[in-house]
Amino acid sequence: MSATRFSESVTGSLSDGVLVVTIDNPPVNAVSAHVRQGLVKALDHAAALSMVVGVVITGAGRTFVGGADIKEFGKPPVEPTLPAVIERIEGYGKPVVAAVNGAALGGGCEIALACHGRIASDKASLGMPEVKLGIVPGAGGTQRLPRLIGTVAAIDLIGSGRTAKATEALSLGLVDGVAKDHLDAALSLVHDLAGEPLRRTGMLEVSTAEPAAVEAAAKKVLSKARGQVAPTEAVRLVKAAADIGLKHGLADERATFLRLRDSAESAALRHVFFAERSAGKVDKLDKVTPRKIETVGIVGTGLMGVGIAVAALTSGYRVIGIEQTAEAAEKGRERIAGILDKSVLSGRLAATVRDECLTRLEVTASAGELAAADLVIEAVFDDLTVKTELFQRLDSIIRQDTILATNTSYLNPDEIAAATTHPERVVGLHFFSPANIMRLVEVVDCKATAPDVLASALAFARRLGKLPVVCGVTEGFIGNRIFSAYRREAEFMVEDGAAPHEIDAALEAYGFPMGIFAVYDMAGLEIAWARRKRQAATRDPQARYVEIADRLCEAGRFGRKSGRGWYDYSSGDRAVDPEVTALVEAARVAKNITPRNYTSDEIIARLLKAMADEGAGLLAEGIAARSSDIDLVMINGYGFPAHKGGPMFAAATHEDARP
Ligand code: 3H9
Repeated sequence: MSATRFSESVTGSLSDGVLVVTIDNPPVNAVSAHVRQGLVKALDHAAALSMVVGVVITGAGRTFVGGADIKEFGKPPVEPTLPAVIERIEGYGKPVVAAVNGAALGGGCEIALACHGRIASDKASLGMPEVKLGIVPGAGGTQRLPRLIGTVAAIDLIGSGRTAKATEALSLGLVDGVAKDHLDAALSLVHDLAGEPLRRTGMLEVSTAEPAAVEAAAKKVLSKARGQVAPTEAVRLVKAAADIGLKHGLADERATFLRLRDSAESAALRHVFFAERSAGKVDKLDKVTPRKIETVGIVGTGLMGVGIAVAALTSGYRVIGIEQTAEAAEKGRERIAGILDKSVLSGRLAATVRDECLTRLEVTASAGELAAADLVIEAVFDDLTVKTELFQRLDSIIRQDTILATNTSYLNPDEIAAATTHPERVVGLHFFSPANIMRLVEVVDCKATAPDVLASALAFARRLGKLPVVCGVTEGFIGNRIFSAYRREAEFMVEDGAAPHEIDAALEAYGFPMGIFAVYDMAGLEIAWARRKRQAATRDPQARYVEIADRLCEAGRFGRKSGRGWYDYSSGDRAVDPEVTALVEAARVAKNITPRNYTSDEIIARLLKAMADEGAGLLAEGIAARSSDIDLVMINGYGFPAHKGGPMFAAATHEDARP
């Protein structure tokens, strides 16, 4: 085998008369300019050699090709463009086969689509996640995929941005074969295709699809789009592939791609993409090795404890749940098994995996079992005395090297840690409910937390498939501090003249799944009321305080479960209630406030500014390491629309947000 270098990231070796072209552009083999240039040179080389019967394209490492190089977006274009490279592959005179060794995403999937055959390894996955970056595929994906797998399946894949594993790709017709030795299989396929008329994806007819099925697929995808442009455009382009020729389809796709690439939506989603990759990176942990965690103890099997247990079990950990009595332990075990059963029913978990998870689960009233745990997470009632007493008790049960994590939402974890003999092994793991579903975990770096304890907590959260964000100690951590500022500002605006339903409508139009007052009603108003009453004595009398929520509670309006809160639910739907309107008006009169009108834009601007100001405070206090961490917390824990980039990003780019 002789190796030829075509560019800094593309090499080729001859094998059995086939040029095997390898893309090696770490970390994810993105199609940077030198990859595109190398591919063209490789194709030129193989075309010039009569002894070469065809070409195999593959990727080095775990990825085939992770897509276009997102870091090149916004920079001046460098020839050749990806569509030009792809056109060259599709029109090539000799067979070109993709040996898909790992993830073939976006532009990577488009390269595979343009090849004359595709063989996937069993570790491969294929998809076009462009809509998650606020764009549509820009190198023929929307036009070639429906030609290969049909309009309905293409709408599902491109519109949702999800990836298909090798076996699904095979059943969809997206690949021609799955093989353990994908390179060997790809070489054979080249030989099979040599001398035969080549199947060029772009030349295929889109098979006729049932209009109702197309509409249903489009509706399903768009119902989750929440005001985003990219999924709508992606669906439009895929549908059009059946009606207009390849040339027009590609031109439309390219124009749409370029327009969306420069959109605010795409800038925001790219910000989120890179924010996720930098979250949880902590400079001081560079050379720190996390401790090994295999067995996780969870104290308390209420809603939170059970969710954490399910997440840990499905990620391969052994779990020891602790309850106060044998009956409570049995109930806890049933709840955990019940959630796993539901996942099996919905198709998210294989029955065999559930059974295997249950063999790793023990729920007991005997706290001594925690001696086997490498990490113990408390998920008991959020009360300082309860938690400190528990931690003191755990101190004498668990091993010296066991990590202790508190799941408190509002208490000071430093105070909980101070009650133990080894505060350096205490860390906060603030999960969001339901913990088996929600991705966000605030990892609280307490005053005394040892670096390897923090590193272990981060590694644990990552293995759960969560998005960990590191946070210092402050009341409510990052999320609840920003949320409080947001809530306070919304209530100020109600007092100043905006109706609760106007604020909710503005938020929902902006992309929140639910406005803040509707969220209150869903969560119930009484817990916050009780907290306000507790805090009344220590509240700064000079600080502005809105009493409307107190009046609602005094009138027995505790939200959805009592049928009335900020809204009325007696008809089943949420409706504006004249009684609340009157109550709000009375509150304004009592404070001599002349109400003014707010536009939706002003509402959003004021809320964004309140959140961003609080975020600036968190950064100044060193509670959050970077402003993009704050964005991720609000997107993944509080419903802030990802396509707006998070409150810090949005406030900086929203003109009216500045006073
Ligand atoms: C596209 O293709 C448009 C075309 O249709 C049209 C073009 C004309 N570019 O995620 P990881 C970096 S749009 C540049 O932790 P993993 C990432 O920032 C693209 N950089 O690895 C990180 O950097 P750092 C469509 C990229 O193993 C490092 O690689 N494609 C890109 O967990 C490791 O990333 C996508 O949307 C990129 N495309 O997962 C796929 N991708 O070390 C996006 C990653 O400095 N990528 N980086 O923090 C992914 O989904 C995952 O990275 C992947 C690997 C599954 C590939």
